[in-house]
Amino acid sequence: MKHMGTMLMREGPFEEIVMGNTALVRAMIEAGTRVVTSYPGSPTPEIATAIRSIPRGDRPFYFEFSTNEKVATEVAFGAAINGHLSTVFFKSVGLNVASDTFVQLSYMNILGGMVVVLGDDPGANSSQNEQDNRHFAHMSYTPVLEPSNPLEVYLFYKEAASLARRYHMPIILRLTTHVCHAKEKVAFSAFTPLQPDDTPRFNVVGGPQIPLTEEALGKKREALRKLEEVGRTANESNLNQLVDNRNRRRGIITMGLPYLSLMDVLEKVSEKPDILKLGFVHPVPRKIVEAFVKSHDEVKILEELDDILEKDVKSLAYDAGLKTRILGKTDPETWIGEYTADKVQDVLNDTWPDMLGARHPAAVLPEVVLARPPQMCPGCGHRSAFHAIKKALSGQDITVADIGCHTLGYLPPYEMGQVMMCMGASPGIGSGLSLFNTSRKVVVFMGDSTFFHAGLPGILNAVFNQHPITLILMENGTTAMTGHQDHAAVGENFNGPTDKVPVRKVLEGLGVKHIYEVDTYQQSRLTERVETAVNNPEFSVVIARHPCMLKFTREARRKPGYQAKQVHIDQKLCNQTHTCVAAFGCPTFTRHTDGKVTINPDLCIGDGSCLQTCPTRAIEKPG
Ligand SMILES: Cc1ncc(C[n+]2csc(CCOP(=O)(O)OP(=O)(O)O)c2C)c(N)n1
Repeated sequence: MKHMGTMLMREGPFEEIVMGNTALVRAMIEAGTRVVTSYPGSPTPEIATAIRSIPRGDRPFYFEFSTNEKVATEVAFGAAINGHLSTVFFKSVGLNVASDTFVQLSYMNILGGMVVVLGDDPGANSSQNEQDNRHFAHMSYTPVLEPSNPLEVYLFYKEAASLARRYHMPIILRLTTHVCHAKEKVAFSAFTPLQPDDTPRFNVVGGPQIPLTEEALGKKREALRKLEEVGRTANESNLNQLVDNRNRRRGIITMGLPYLSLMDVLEKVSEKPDILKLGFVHPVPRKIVEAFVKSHDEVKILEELDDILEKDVKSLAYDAGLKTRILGKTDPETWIGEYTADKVQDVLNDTWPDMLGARHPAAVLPEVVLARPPQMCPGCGHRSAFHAIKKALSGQDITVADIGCHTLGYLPPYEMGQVMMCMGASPGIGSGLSLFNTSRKVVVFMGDSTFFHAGLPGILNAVFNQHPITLILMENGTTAMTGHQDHAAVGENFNGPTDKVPVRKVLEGLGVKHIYEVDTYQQSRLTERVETAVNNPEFSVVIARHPCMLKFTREARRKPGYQAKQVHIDQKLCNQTHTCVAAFGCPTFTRHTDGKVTINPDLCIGDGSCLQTCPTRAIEKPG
């Protein structure tokens, strides 16, 4: 880690094998970015990991994890209108949360320039949907640059920063999961640390930035003008590349990961189509695209997710009166999933069946590799919570999940969480479910990071509108799902210690009258508290607390004298009821074909939360 930080701050040029997310941080340093903000979400958290690897005193920019993506965008915007180049990054659905602020950015005169780095997630590898944020770019008149590998992440960020500065506007750098996580050798340039200029530059010259009524229309005009200027720049940019295979019959317009997959697929093809790889994907470089379309009989648009480029190219070709056949998306499957080489091969076979020759069989995993469902870690406090809460509820009760590690409670053996949408949605959904529903209790779950991120309005609404639901706040002291980032109740932020914002006091401040607090390892107590809470006719909250044990054990392991502990099974006492495996479900327990249960020493952390689950007390304390 320290090595990474030293490498990123090197002043001379160097080459290194890095992830897209790491290359981005070097680009920020070289570009002179002063303020960077974020809220964690895959595929972007490793950007913060790379930033953290630079010792705080050496970091050439300020970084913070804000409480959510909207606030992160506002902090970056505020810094940028004070003249500092800023960047905000977050995952695909983060833009939904940030959108109320984000859609205004292009209307504003952003003095220092602002780069919005989006981690889109084709394939929904770690997201609840597969949204294509190019739609937001169109809607908000914001240009988009899209790299396809770590080298391009580095180069494209620097270009985005330069455009943002030149035109005082937001520029989107659209990454996707593959691009963030791919690794390759990148040649970085030298960078000269500049003496930072901290003169406050925010002023109201040129009019206050208040987009209201007439003002809003003028600002929209200005946004459209800047977009057009960037479009002209796009036509001259070497971020767009032409691969001339001297094939005037067939051409392909593509970008990002589909381009890399295409190059793989075409390796053994004799009649290769010409390829136009776009770096500027919004606005499309009209002159270049028009010339490419015009010079081919057929042009295939190869793009992941939605048909956005296809629509752009078709409308442009129509306006220019071109006769070229433009081939876009066909069946719904072409809208779904990552454009890996297998996928691109299938898409091209459907487009031009004669081009690829024999279809290569898609890579099939051997049957011995079993699918592994996601699961909670050994010792996870959420497991103890679900085990205990299940005992307090009847099969008729309704449970609403939220987003985080605790979402996994929907899986067997707990099966708690029958509906889920997005961060912080559970109290609102639960409130709706409770209407005209007197016979079934509604219990909703939420994590502590989500509580601060988007949970508060739904909770306040339940108080204000008197919805008789129970919220179980799964407080594990971290943002576990995305890699243990701090949040307001932790007592630490990215840059050092802070005051803890106590969850209970926040709840009291919101007007919640019935609050119960339990450590989730005290399972019978938790069962009892949940029974009381759900029988309360008013809105109630159970704070089900236990530190994230993955984080806890990782930290404990680093301490001198740490000794790993494990529980044991007294085989004489075990009568093979299998509660530990079938109802508690800790992955540490292995049930053998003869019914015997043993402990997997590679997994057990010796937390002992399982002891109370065994009806014959066969699980022994870690020794
Ligand atoms: C709008 C949005 N931003 C970020 C994410 C990524 N993400 C998934 S769960 C989660 C928070 C998890 O923390 P917490 O609520 O404390 O639950 P835990 O994982 O600790 O159980 C985040 C940030 C997301 N899904 N949606």
